[in-house]
Amino acid sequence: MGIPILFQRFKFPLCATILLLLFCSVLGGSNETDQLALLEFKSKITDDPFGIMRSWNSSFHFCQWRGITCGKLHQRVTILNLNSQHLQGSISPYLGNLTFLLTLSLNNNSFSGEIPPQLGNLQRLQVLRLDDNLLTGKIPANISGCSNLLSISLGFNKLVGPVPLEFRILTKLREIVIESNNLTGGIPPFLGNLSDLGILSTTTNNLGGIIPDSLGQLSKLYFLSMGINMLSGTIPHSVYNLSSLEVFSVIQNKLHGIIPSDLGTKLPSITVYDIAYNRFTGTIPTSLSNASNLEVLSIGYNWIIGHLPSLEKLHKLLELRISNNNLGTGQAGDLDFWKSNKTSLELINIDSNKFGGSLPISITNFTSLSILAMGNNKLYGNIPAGIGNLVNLQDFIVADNRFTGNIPEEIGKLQKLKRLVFQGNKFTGNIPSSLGNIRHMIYLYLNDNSLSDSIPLVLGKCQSLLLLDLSWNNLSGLIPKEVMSIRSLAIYMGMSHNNLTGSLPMEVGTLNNLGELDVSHNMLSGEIPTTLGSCIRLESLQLQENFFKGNIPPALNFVVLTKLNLSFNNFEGMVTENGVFKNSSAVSVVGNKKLCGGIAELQLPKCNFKKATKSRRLNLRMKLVIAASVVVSVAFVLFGARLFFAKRKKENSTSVSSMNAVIRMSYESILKATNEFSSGNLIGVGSFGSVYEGILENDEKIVAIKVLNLVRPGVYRSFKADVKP
Ligand SMILES: *[C@@H]1O[C@H](CO)[C@@H](O)[C@H](O)[C@H]1NC(C)=O
Ligand SMILES: *[C@@H]1O[C@H](CO)[C@@H](O)[C@H](O)[C@H]1NC(C)=O
Ligand SMILES: *[C@@H]1O[C@H](CO)[C@@H](O)[C@H](O)[C@H]1NC(C)=O
Ligand SMILES: *[C@@H]1O[C@H](CO)[C@@H](O)[C@H](O)[C@H]1NC(C)=O
Ligand SMILES: *[C@@H]1O[C@H](CO)[C@@H](O)[C@H](O)[C@H]1NC(C)=O
Ligand SMILES: *[C@@H]1O[C@H](CO)[C@@H](O)[C@H](O)[C@H]1NC(C)=O
Ligand SMILES: *[C@@H]1O[C@H](CO)[C@@H](O)[C@H](O)[C@H]1NC(C)=O
Ligand SMILES: *[C@@H]1O[C@H](CO)[C@@H](O)[C@H](O)[C@H]1NC(C)=O
Ligand SMILES: *[C@@H]1O[C@H](CO)[C@@H](O)[C@H](O)[C@H]1NC(C)=O
Ligand SMILES: *[C@@H]1O[C@H](CO)[C@@H](O)[C@H](O)[C@H]1NC(C)=O
Ligand SMILES: *[C@@H]1O[C@H](CO)[C@@H](O)[C@H](O)[C@H]1NC(C)=O
Ligand SMILES: *[C@H]1O[C@@H](CO)[C@H](O)[C@@H](O)[C@@H]1NC(C)=O
Repeated sequence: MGIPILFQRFKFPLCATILLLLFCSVLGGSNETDQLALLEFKSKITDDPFGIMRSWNSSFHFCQWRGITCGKLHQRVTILNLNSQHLQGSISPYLGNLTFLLTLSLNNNSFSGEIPPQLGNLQRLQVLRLDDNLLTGKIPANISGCSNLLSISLGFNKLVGPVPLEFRILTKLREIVIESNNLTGGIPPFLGNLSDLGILSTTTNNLGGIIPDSLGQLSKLYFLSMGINMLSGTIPHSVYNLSSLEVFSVIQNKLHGIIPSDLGTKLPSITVYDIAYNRFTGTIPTSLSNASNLEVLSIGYNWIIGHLPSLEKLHKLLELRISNNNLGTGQAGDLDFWKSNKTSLELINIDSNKFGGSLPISITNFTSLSILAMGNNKLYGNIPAGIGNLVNLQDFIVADNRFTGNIPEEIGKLQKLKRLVFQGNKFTGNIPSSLGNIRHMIYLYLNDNSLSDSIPLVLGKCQSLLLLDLSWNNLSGLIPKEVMSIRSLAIYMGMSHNNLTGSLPMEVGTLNNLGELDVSHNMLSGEIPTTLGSCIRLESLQLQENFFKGNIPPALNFVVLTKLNLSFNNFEGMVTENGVFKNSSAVSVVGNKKLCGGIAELQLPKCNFKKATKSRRLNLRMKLVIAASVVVSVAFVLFGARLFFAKRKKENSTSVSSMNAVIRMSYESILKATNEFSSGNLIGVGSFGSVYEGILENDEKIVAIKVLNLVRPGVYRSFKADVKP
């Protein structure tokens, strides 16, 4: 959650200040001191990509330098504002000599080092913004010398240590923003004495301790954010006395207790109430219905039970975040809170509760929703066709409920959908082909339902998908090649536990970003396409419990597989000892009766090469080494090779005369010659690659083809040795 820094709340009495400066000018050094201080500041800047400091030169008076404002009636610096300039370097202690400074804004740069304690000399300073830098060390206690300070922003740095106790004298402070550092030492109780404080943001530190009771004295406090701080104990009741409070967040601490029953009446101005990720118990008070300014209710990840009160009067409500509690009864009527015209809601997250009942038809009126998450409840019934009205929906999550019926075709109207999570229900019927209209979809989970019929090929139009899960349904028919060529798929494609038939489309080779492919437990048949070698990011491949046959394509050695399951198919031929096959715990090949070889742990029978003699003969007759190199995309590039000819007459002779002919041939003809690198043609596996026997199509010559594994160091030397005449 972003914490707005609301400076516009303050209006400085400028005229009064200027008059005051006139009278005081005798006291605070001179214009020369200011110039020196600025030059010293400049000298500590080590990088200035926008060249902003170039204007700080002697051709102009320092009052005209970029980022400098001087007082109108004297030539002294009153504002130094160089925010968002990508400046690097340290903050010069000389800045402490700019005695007339009112505002120092160096926020959103890359200043490093410590905050110079000399800044504490800036007695007139009202606004100190050093947020969003790389500052280290402690907050200097000397800053308490800036006795006119109204606003201090040190957030998003790397500060450590406590909020100095000395700050208790900064009684004019209206704003303290120290979020996103690594501060410790608790939330100091003296803050309760800074009676003008309107904003206190300590989010994302390591403060620890309890929320001091004294904060309840801050009658002007309207923004109080103390999330992610290891706070424990309860929220003091005094805090609920802060009738001006608009934003209250204690997200992600270790707080406990209940939400007070009079919340809605005690905090009439509350717009953001965020106690998520704590240990709160009890119920949501019905008085909440009276908190008519509420925009965000965030109480997720607690132990809250009971009903959600009516939202009828919460006309401004935008976000309802109540996930991961124990809300609801599991019975019909649990979603009655919905029967309102709160159609401005943009986010509803009721995930992981005990809500029962069916979706109220009124949901179709909530056209502003962009996130609707209802997963892991006890909801049942149909998804109404009118859901197509929710045209702003980006996340639609109903996972792990008991929804039945068809997924309405109207879902295709939800053009902005990015995540559709329908897994773990009892949806029947087919996968609506209208899903193909949703071009921006990134995650599509339809797994664990009872969807039937074939996979619509228009799903292939969802070319933004990173993940597609259709597993555990009753899908039948072929896997459409259009779906097997959704190039964007990077995380997972799951179709396991269906009744899919036919072969694995060769288009699988287009999935060269995919990490995990699971088509196990189907009725798929045929050979594995060699194009699978193009899936170079594939880490897990599950083909088990199908009717695949043929050899294991050697291309599988060149992908980064760490998990491969081929079990219970009809694979045959030799299992290599390379790549994933080196590790028995990563590979499963059981239930393939015709496989042989491999490492001992796979417990396959030894290969019985009938072709051994033939390969010896090969050596005598001719030797052709064609070195094919496998580049990442498994484009086998043929470099050419030297051809040695044995005279046919001298069949048994070892003397061979060479003929330096270089054969160029296409990858396709090599594929044909080697039976698609079938393991039946494999005649040897060496450290640099595998050697295949092949018969060239045109002239029926027997050749040996070596496939080099380019990942191996020294492979290029091996290649050169092979092709030497
Ligand atoms: C400083 O002030 C003196 C006297 O007012 C003036 O003569 C001089 O030019 C000023 N110098 C700068 C750098 O402003
Ligand atoms: C001095 O600054 C001005 C802008 O204030 C700039 O135009 C000029 O080029 C600068 N001179 C040098 C020598 O950098
Ligand atoms: C920070 O500075 C960068 C670079 O000038 C700018 O693009 C960005 O919007 C700034 N961010 C904030 C929060 O001001
Ligand atoms: C810090 O404050 C103390 C006491 O107010 C003072 O003695 C000391 O000089 C100050 N240090 C700096 C660097 O301004
Ligand atoms: C914060 O400080 C604690 C010790 O006080 C240290 O263990 C932790 O790593 C620090 N965290 C960060 C993000 O620097
Ligand atoms: C707050 O101010 C009162 C009155 O000045 C004082 O008695 C009390 O000790 C202060 N509390 C803290 C925590 O500083
Ligand atoms: C809340 O405020 C009322 C009136 O200002 C006061 O009487 C009461 O003591 C306060 N309650 C707490 C717990 O601070
Ligand atoms: C809501 O406010 C009205 C009027 O202020 C009051 O009568 C009613 O009791 C309040 N409802 C709840 C539930 O606190
Ligand atoms: C919502 O319903 C209330 C009464 O229940 C009505 O006063 C209000 O005008 C309605 N708002 C809209 C936007 O229809
Ligand atoms: C949807 O809103 C319209 C207009 O406010 C209303 O007439 C209609 O009854 C609502 N439909 C449902 C199902 O709540
Ligand atoms: C799978 O499909 C085949 C052929 O279409 C059919 O005979 C068989 O009953 C189906 N099995 C299941 C479990 O649906
Ligand atoms: C003010 O800054 C200090 C450093 O913090 C210097 O040591 C002083 O010399 C300087 N004073 C003047 C008058 O420039």
